[in-house]
Amino acid sequence: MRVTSVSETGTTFSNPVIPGFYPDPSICRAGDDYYLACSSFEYFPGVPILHSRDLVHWTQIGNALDRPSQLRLPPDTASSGGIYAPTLRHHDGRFWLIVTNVSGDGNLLFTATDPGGPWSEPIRLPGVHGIDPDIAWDDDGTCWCTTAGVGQIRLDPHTGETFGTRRQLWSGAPGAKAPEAPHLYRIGDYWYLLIAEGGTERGHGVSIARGRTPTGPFEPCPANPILTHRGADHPIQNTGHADLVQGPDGSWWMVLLGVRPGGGTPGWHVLGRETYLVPVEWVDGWPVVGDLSPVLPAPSWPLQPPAAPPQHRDDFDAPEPAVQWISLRQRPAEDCTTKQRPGWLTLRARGGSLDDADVTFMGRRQQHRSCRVRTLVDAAAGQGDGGLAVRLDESHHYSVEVTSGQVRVRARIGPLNTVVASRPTPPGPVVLRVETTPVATVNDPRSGPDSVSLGFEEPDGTFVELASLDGRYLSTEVAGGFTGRVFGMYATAGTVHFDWFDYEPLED
Ligand code: 6LW
Repeated sequence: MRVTSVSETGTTFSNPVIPGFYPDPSICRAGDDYYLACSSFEYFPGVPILHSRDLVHWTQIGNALDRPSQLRLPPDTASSGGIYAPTLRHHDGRFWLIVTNVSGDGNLLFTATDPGGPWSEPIRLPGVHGIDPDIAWDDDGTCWCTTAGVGQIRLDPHTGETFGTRRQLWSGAPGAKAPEAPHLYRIGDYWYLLIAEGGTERGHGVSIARGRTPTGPFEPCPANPILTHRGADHPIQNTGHADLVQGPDGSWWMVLLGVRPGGGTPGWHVLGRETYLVPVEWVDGWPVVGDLSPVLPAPSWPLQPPAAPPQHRDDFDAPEPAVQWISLRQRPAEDCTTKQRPGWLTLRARGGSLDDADVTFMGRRQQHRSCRVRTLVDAAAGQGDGGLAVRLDESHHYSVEVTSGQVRVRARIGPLNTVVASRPTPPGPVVLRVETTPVATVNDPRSGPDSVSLGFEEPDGTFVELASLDGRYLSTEVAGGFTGRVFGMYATAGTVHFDWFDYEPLED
């Protein structure tokens, strides 16, 4: 079997197809529609669900875990704890989502008839051990759950009951670390077991094995890893954690995570792990992955950009927060509401600051390396303190905030916590601004990936920059973990009102 999947039309599409902190993609197809789920870690709501008709243009349509009963993240949930690596499947007229909450509830299964929600209450899976659970159904309806390691157990997906003991299936290449992210599929005459290995850093890769039954034995592909950028001079790094899907024309495609490091040595990535798309051909019963690049030839089918451009501005006129908004560990309606002051978002402080796990925060992912974020904040009306932050975790964030009659910029980098600059607050509500600018060309091996400019606008719109900070300190290579930058509004004392929030991509 040999299927060629890319057209010769001369048109192209851009990777990543889902920029920003959308890692560990899992994809499924239902008729003409494609759905994709990602990890969400310490953020609430969790597990973003995206929709596409063409695999290239994606729109977030919801978050599967948007009720506290589905997503319990205790206040002490560590950053990069919480929700890991989902698998999303369409089977028997329903959507199935299996995921791990590493901060308490373990492996959980959810179902929905509409992937945009609502999703069911969790079915607990006490007998499923290991992260990165996958579910697959045999022809006779038997359901197999495969987890990192790589091992497998039989599961009743309706009750969560498991049968027998976990069987070790495959460990990937001898000596390679972290065989994980398994996905099991029946394609043609074989069952294929796709995994990631080498760890989610520069050594990441994708490997595959095949067998005649879903339980093996599995024969590794002689060409493994079928995709890796380890050791390669390539703008996309850390490539791995993949899932396979068939396009509308019968061609095959892979979604996977990758990162875009910037700056000198060792390279810093600041947007988290992003979702990429790459074509796959089948040769002698093995998948051969095409070259993964920032720009690829468009698929052979007509592309279907969304009717409306992505909404980057929110005037807080809707009764509920839009799907892109995420908070930290919880989002009680009384702390985060558009109902108290119509047309404004009101944040009520719970006592914590950006340095704490339990802070009142509502933000969105940074999706472009160059972007400008602005929000109009009224702290005086609610006698509050709060502002606009760019955050990687509790120990790594920059912020511009209004507090005690001052606009001040604060930088938290590991154990260092400093007010970098401050000025008296102009009268009335004030526009706070954060802007990121990538380093243009890297001649210096020590240069960082970008600069982060923070300040406020005078009433006539003039930007007053209070600080321009090196972006490397808000990168995964410095902070560690699995997430990416998030821009957000927050309150640390009293009540703070935000009239609007505007995210403007400047390039990418
Ligand atoms: C996830 C693992 C991985 O569980 O990173 O890149 C972990 N792969 O499969 C967290 O996202």
